[in-house]
Amino acid sequence: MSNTNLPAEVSRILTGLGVSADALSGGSLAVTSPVDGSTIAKLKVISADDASRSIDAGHAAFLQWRLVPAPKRGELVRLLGEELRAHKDDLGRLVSIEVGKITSEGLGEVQEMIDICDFAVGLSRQLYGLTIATERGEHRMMETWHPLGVTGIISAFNFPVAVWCWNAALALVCGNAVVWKPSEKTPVTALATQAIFEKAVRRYVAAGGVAPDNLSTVLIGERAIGEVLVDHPKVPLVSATGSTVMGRAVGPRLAARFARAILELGGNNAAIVGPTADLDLTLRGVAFAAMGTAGQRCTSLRRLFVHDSVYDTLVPRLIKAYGSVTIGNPLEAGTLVGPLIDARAYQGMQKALEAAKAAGGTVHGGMRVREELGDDAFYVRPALVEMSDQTGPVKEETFAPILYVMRYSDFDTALALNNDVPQGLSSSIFTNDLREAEAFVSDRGSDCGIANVNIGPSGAEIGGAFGGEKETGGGRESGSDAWKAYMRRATNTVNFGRSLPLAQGVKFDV
Ligand code: UN1
Repeated sequence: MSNTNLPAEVSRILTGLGVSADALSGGSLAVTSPVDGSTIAKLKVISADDASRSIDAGHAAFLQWRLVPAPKRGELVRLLGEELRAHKDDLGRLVSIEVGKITSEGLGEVQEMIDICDFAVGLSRQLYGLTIATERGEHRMMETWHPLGVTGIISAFNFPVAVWCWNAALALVCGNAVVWKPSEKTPVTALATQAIFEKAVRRYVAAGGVAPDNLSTVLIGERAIGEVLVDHPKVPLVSATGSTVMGRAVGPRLAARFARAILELGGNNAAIVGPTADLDLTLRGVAFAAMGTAGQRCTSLRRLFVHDSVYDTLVPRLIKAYGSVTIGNPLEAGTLVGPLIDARAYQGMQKALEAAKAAGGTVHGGMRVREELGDDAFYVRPALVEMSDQTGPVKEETFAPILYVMRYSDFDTALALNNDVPQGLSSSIFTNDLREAEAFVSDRGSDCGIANVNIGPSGAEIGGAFGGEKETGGGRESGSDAWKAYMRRATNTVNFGRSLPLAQGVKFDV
């Protein structure tokens, strides 16, 4: 067992943020830490009726918030960023405890929150529309962007707080209220984040800012509560992160009521290693992307296509790295690979490895290790599986550290294999050949939402739009112009003359 008393530490952090100790016990939702399997909280769950009422209250908040000028809305998000800076260590630690991320990744997740707050503050003065040439004299045509309504956020366990912030920071500067259904595996970090948000609101109001109550709400509960959010008529946009199975349930329900969806679903991310690749750099890039976060990022590297000419140099080095990477308590310095989230993840991993063996794969690693850390703590040695073809489990996303490695001899074949899976989130190529690099990011190249050169597929910065194609769901969050999905666009034509010319030369003189 770990020496740390995790429940006590969780309670210290939460109460330090102003969450009452009562909120952490006596409820029916038991939350465990994958670090040692201990129960860290028992949270009360909200009823469907109360969830619905909370969403109504969020809508009432939206009606007020949309009237606050966008740069002043940005000021609240600026303060949120400041509060996150002040509480980075505590929140990062809590992420590590609740998800099992190593400390630098727990802190890195909070850094992503801070970064998107900074981005959103700048954006609050840049919600630009176009002025459009009109075919009529003494008319002006323009595009204006307006607040949309309550933004529903459904987040997954693996980025339990950053996903909220990518959505919430944009939604708030865009003039929306947010209602958040966190993963039932990681609701404690959601309570902490909400407490940090409330601190920012108090500072904002103390400085004279206008912020309605219920601008941000957390709904603690299971799937049924997520369904309330998805079906509520006062939620015009739901941003949902999770499995493709979840997306298949959420997407059609939103479509049925013509609500918008930002879906960020499964990935099955590949990298191609060309004959000219810098193999030292490739080794490090592959190791982080495939083993980092114990393979539990939606951007984790899962498929590796290695050119014949470098396979026998690179792959033995990779197998060695897989055999020696430090696995253990993610709270301890020096650990690189923490635990899987739960027993189910472990079973899913073993099932995929069995299927890979049945399909002729050679498996290196993949076994359970460090059992002394807890009966209900699932640590595994990351698995590298040499496959002759892209078949069976290689085409599926298994949320665990499994890297399928395949040989190729022809670039176009490798490119076709990169694209020949149902998912389309992230991808990369390691090469010093300009033609290969440019072809990979060109219109005949990778079909993913993210295509990188000489870095792995994971670890994206917030400045770019984040999301992917095909079964990944098509949504975009974070940077670039992703904000547009959180607003209502209007085209306005203003006649400042005294006549009424009709477009397209139509005559209608009554
Ligand atoms: C996820 O795993 O859901 O690009 C998101 C990355 C991170 C985000 C991952 N910035 O790996």
